[in-house]
Amino acid sequence: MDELNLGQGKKLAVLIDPDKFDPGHYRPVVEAAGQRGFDFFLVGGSLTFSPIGPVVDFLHENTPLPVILFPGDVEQVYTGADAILFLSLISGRNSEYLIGKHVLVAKRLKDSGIQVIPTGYMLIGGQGKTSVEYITQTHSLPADKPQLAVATAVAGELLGMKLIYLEAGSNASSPVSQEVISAVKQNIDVPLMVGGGIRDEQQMTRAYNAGADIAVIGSALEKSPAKIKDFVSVVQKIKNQEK
Ligand code: 1GP
Repeated sequence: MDELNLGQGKKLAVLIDPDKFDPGHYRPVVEAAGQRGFDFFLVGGSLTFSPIGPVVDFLHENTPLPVILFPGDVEQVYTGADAILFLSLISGRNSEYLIGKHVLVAKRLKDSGIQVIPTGYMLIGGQGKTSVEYITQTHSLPADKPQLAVATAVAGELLGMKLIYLEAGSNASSPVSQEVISAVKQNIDVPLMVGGGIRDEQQMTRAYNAGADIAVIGSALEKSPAKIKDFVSVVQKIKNQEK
C-alpha cells in the first residue's frame, strides 16, 4: 500500500478496541468502510488483552481501508498493519512513554517496513482520570489552558512529530474544547487528530470547525455501530464543500 497521507482534507477514523471487537456487531461499520468520508481504522487501546493481529487481518480481508495501529503498549505492535502511530505522550513526563517503550520496538518496526507516523499524543484533562493516565502514569494538560496545549504541540512539531493527537480519553464526558483545538491548529503545520468523547454529529462538526483534520470515533460506534452513517455523512458534506 502507498504511504498514507494524513494531511489532505477532513478525515474520519474509527477506533476499534480488540477486546470489544465482534464482527457481527460491527457489521454496519465494516459495510460502510468502502464509502467516501470514512478514511481508515485505528486499532488498539490502553488496556487490551485480546491479540491485535486477528482484528487487523479481519479488517484487511473485509474492507478496503488502511488499518493503523494505535498501540497502548509494546504487545500491541503488529507489523501486518499498514502503519503505526508511534506515540510519544508529550503531555506527560513519564520517560517510558516519551522514549522508553519506543526503544524496545524501534528496530523491529524499521526492519518490517511498516509506515511509522511519529505522533505527539496529548491528553487534555477533563472530569476524572482517563484510563491512559492511570495505565501510563503520565498526566494530562489542564483543559482550560490552551496556551499550554499550544506550547506542547509546537514542541512536538519541532521535535519532528508528523501528527498531533489531542485526546480527551475514551468515552470522556466531554470532548476536547473548540478553544483548545483551534489554538493548537493555528500554531502547527502538521495534521491535527482529535478524539475522546465525540458522541454525535454535532460534536464531530464542532471539532472539524475548530480545526481538527481527523476525528476519531470509538465508544459511540462500540455502542451503536449503525451511527456510522451519521458520522460519514458529516465528512461527506464537508468534502463536498471543499471541492
Ligand atoms: C480514545 O480518542 C479515542 O483513545 C476515541 O475516544 O472512545 O471516546 O470515541 P472515544
